[in-house]
Amino acid sequence: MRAPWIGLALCLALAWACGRSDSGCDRPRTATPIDRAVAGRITGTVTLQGAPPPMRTITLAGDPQCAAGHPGPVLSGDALVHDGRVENAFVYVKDGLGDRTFAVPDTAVTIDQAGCLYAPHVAGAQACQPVQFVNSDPVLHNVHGTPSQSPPWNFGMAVRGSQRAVRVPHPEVMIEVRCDVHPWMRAWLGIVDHPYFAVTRADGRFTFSDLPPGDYVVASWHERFGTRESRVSIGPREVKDVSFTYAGAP
Ligand SMILES: [Cu+2]
Repeated sequence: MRAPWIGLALCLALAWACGRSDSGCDRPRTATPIDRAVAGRITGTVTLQGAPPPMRTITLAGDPQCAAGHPGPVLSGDALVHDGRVENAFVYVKDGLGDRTFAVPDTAVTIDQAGCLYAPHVAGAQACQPVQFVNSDPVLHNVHGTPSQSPPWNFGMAVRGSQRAVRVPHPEVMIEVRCDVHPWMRAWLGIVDHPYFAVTRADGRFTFSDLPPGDYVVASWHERFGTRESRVSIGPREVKDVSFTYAGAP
């Protein structure tokens, strides 16, 4: 028996207690007004120079119900690059917003468990925004998030169609989420305390709109390619391109 099973068993018995991660999300926040008449925008692309590294093939043979959802080989999905454009980079404003505060969206960010994989593999949310985990599989998963700045969570989801939300109170880039039943299942969750973040899709593009004029540090995180930062100054109504280029993939 691996050690995670012990934690899983405990959490199935004490599911509610283990799932509590939202302390710190009940205090009222007053959002700082943004003057949209002078706000600017940052756009950009995340690219990789050279050939993308190979991705690991996941062996699902040990769990027929997981394998049934996949007619072909399943890749780890941790180095998705399309004509040089990087998918699943988490791009965000790392510094420059000062002491502004922002409204927390009520709309949940959804992470599905489908075919014994997380979808999406990388997600972002604001601190205290609901992150809704869904189980679309007819098998037991547990959702084990291990932040270092916020309380961890660990709960089982045994029923197909079940949903459960967590709220992460403190910013952290990135938080690893795993399933202890299926060791290949891994998702990454980026938490920031403002709305200027994005996860790149197949075109590698991102846009931050309604950004107050100012001096910013914009950062990109990718689980295989690492982190990059770029400084940019935004004047009133200015639109600037900030692009990130990875090279020498491991
Ligand atoms: Cu699982």
